[in-house]
Amino acid sequence: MPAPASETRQNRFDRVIAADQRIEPDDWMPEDYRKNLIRQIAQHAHSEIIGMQPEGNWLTRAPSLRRKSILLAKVQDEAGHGLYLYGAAETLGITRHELLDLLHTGRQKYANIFNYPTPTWADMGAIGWLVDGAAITNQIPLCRCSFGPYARAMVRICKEESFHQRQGFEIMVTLCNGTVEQKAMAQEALNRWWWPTLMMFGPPDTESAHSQKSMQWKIKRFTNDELRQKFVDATVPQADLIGLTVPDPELAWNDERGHYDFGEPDWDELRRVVAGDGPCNAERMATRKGAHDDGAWVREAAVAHAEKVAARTAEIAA
Ligand code: FAQ
Repeated sequence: MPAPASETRQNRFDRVIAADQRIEPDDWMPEDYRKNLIRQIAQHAHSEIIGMQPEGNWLTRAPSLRRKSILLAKVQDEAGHGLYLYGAAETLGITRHELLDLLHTGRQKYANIFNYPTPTWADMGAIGWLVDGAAITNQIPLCRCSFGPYARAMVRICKEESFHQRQGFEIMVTLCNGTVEQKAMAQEALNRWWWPTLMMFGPPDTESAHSQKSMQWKIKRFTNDELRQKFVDATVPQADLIGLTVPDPELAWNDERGHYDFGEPDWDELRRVVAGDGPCNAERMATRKGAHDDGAWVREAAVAHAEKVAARTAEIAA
């Protein structure tokens, strides 16, 4: 779409958003848009790398070599997602070092869901099925986000999350077709993960601080409640199929709405967990900071190598 000669920067930004085109890093953007994107992408990136921990817990105890190699690949994928997302955030003028510092000092957060423990193997199934299922529901619309680098990162991430969701569901199917104890373990995991997963979509729309602006800027394409509903509608028939019961006495198909009605998550619990008072918050942060400190020598070696290559290249050019 050709730009009128006298167009202001703000007008151009508004026109690109209205036309469903992409804002790229070199384009002018309102400061609030930039800050809001850094906030969301950073929280997303932090969630991916902290999200490696609950499943990392089972790498040494997976029930077979096949399960172990699949889980290892999945956890590595989550690290890769973190890297794409930190890369996308960096195009907005903040460094990875600053972003990690914000996480390590508690000034930026990560998804509530990774503050819950994984005591049984069925938790690996429940995370893949429910947590990755929720992540896909939330992230497919982000492939159409107005900020180019975030939208493009999401395309590959969604393909991988889709594979993760299926491997989690397959673990649940296997357990449900197994012994009475295995099926009970799958049901018990569903009972623990159901409500925290519904909270992943954020507070209800009436309390969501950022949704209105993010929808207007086409960063978010659906509200928190709309996405939660999509997830419930897609997941309940899957639970039915494998003979598991969703732990919600208010869950019922509503013919008139064409959707499931469901109970209200405990929003106080979400607030507490995000504020740092969940079952595993302290452990997750201690592990993350420990890994960062242990990796200092790798970062130093990479910088030394890059400086050496740059000096050699300059020498050759001179
Ligand atoms: N947990 O105004 P809203 C994954 C905060 S990746 C913690 O509604 P917004 C892959 C929110 O930040 C999972 N905090 O916020 C995987 C804000 O606080 P702030 C992560 C939450 O941004 C799978 C405040 O509450 N995915 O699972 C949560 O419009 C398996 C007010 O909320 C993404 O990050 C929460 N659940 O909507 C890895 C997707 N909800 O920032 C390993 C991208 C809200 O002002 C294994 N993000 N808050 O301090 C989004 O789509 C949005 O940011 C929402 C929240 C929908 C999460």
